[in-house]
This record gives sequence, C-alpha cells and structure tokens, in this order.
Amino acid sequence: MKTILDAIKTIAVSVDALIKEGDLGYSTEHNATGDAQLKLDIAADRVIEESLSALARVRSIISEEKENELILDPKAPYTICYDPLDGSSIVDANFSVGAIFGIYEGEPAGASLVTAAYILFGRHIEMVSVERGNPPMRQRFVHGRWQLMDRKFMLKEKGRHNAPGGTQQYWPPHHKAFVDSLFAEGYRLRYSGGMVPDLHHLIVKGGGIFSYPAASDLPNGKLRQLFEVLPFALIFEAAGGQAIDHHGRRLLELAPRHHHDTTPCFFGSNYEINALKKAYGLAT
Ligand code: P6P
Repeated sequence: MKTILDAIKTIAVSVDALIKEGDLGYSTEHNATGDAQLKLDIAADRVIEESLSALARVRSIISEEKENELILDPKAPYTICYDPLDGSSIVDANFSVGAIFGIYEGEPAGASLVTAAYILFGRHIEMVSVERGNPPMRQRFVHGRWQLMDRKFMLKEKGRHNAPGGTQQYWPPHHKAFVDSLFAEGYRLRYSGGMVPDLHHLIVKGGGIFSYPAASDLPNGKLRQLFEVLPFALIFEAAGGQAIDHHGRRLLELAPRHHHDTTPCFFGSNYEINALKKAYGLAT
C-alpha cells in the first residue's frame, strides 16, 4: 500500500502544477454523470491514469471522469477509484480543490475499501490517508518535501461548524428544519462547494457536520459512492465520527450497483449525526 500512497504523493505535486498553470477552459466533453469537463479535469485524469497504470498490484482503475473501468492486471488485488479534480466548478474562483482516492480489495464497495486518501490543493498541498485498521496518517507537502503531521486528528463529540450541501429550495422540510436548528444553536456556516476542503475543514477544526441530502432535484444525492463518499466515510469513522446515509445506514455498508452511483451522505461528529438521525426519525 505504501507504493500506492507514494504514487499519490507524486500525483499530488503534478496535479498541483497543472492547477496553477493549467487552462481553466471547458472542453467539449462530459463525464459519466453528465457534468461538463474542464480541460483541467481531463489533464488531471490523464496524469493519474498514467501514474497508477505503472503500479504493480493494481487490478484496475475507475475514474469519475470516465464511464468505463480500465483493467490493468486481472490477477492483481486492488481496484483504485478516484476523482481526479473534485470541485472543478470552483477552481476558476481560486478556491481550494482536491482529489480523492479509494483503494478497494475485490469488487469496489464499502466493505472492500481498504485505504482512502485525499489531496487538498490549498495554500500548500496536504494529503490525508487512512488504511482500514491503521491510525489516520496526515502529511503535508511544504517547501518541496512531505512532512508528517499529527496522527491523531480525532473529531470531538460535538463541533461548531455546519456545511450544508445542495440547493435549499429542493431540500425535504425535515432536512431544512435540521440545518436551521443547528444554526439556531449557534453553528457557523462553512461551505465552499468543494467536498475536499469542506470535509478537511471539519477534520482540522475537530468536528461539525457536512450534509448532502436526498432532495427533489437529486433524489439519490449528488456525491458518488466509490470516488467521493466511501473514502470520506472511512476517514471520518477513523477520526471517531460517523458517516451515514438518509436511512441511517453506515455508508461503509453500501455496495453500489453501478460504478457512478451516488448517495445522500452525512459526515460528522456524534452529536450532530445523532441530532440528524432524530430529525429524520431514525434510531440513534
Ligand atoms: P453543491 C463539486 O461539484 C461537488 O461534487 C463536491 O465537491 C461538493 O461537495 C458538491 O459537488 C457541491 O455541490 O450542489 O452544494 O454545489
């Protein structure tokens, strides 16, 4: 697994350079979910595909930017699912964006996710990785080298930040009432529209909640299970938090039928997730 994580570090530096120099224009293409693709999406995807294809022990790679799985070695153990540039719709505003990786042993699903990692392209490059069972590992790339940071990064029982995703006018009433109840308790709004910076912020600040509900415009949510949701579920659970769907199921119990399936998702500290379960009429 170290070889794969080292490759992701090298990818981080290459994609960061692309973001800084790259063409922010749109291509004529669309990804599997129908999103228009930036030339940067395609360039980042190409860098990652090239790097991961050169690794041993990788059975296949599945990109958010491509419809089909790329089979590399049918006898190898790992399938790597990745979102090469998450938040490309905010990169032109110079907001921080990220890349997300889920490494699965066997058919990709919550139960087969063995390692999750994300890269945050911010003031400096930061990588967070969690291997199932191992403590979380947090490193940042500053002044040309990777520095190991605090390994603990545990969430507190209760946080102070609320990151509500989606379009409010399409939220179900009980979700709107839940989000408003946190603000009425004094929670601060922290939402950039980039999943990686928004969830990284909760981890660094020690808690709170990120929510992307089932809504009338997106009844199955927006975020993709294999490339976005399941990797962050492993990371949040490793940090002592919870990661559930709108039925109260642990996200790591999900098994998508199709590679690009999405799901409503909630990530956060215990207090906020339990409050959401109550608002949704779920057992706590
Ligand atoms: P909304 C970015 O497009 C993304 O896929 C995630 O990075 C982010 O959390 C979400 O969509 C934002 O969606 O509907 O709140 O703008």
